[in-house]
Amino acid sequence: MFGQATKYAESVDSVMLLIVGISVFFLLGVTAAMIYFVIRYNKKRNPKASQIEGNTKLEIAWIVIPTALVLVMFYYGYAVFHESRVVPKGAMTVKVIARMWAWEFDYNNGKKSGELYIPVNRAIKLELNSMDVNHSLYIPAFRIKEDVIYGRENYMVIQPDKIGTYVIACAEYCGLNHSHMYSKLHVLSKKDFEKWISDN
Ligand SMILES: [Cu+2]
Repeated sequence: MFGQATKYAESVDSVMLLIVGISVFFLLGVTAAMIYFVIRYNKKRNPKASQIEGNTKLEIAWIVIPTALVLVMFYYGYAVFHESRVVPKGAMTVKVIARMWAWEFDYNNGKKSGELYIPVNRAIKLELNSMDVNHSLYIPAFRIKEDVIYGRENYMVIQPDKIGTYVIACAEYCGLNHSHMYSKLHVLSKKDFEKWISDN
């Protein structure tokens, strides 16, 4: 239920892997260098410390390499984030109403539902509204989460490319029954969705 359900989820996981990969590489490198220095330059092996002068090449390297790595991580992170903030033309709009402690989905045709039904392969814009406190709409399998703020309309774009049922959770502590504030996302075929939406 939390597997990668969309191409977007795959991109998010790739960015995560890239950042974790770079971090692990440096964690291991720094730890190994530290252990080596502790052994190689302990008092027994190196009784008299010597003065080390500056090394311009080394200093340039430890400024340029980390800066480049941080920029690479920022670039991929931002590129994927940006994708989730652009509403594609022809996106279907569903109004989301959050309240303590349930979700409601309003389809602009009089139809309302406690669970979210959407057609596959179509961009969906979710307009996020809160009736009371701050909530957060979280769809783990889509790797997407957005705050639902009282008094302000926020939005979220989802692009389902696999039929299935996924978990929706509230990811912002919103009171006593916050931990029960779950719902479901049903991604249906175009035909099944049309049947569902016209069925009142
Ligand atoms: Cu909530």
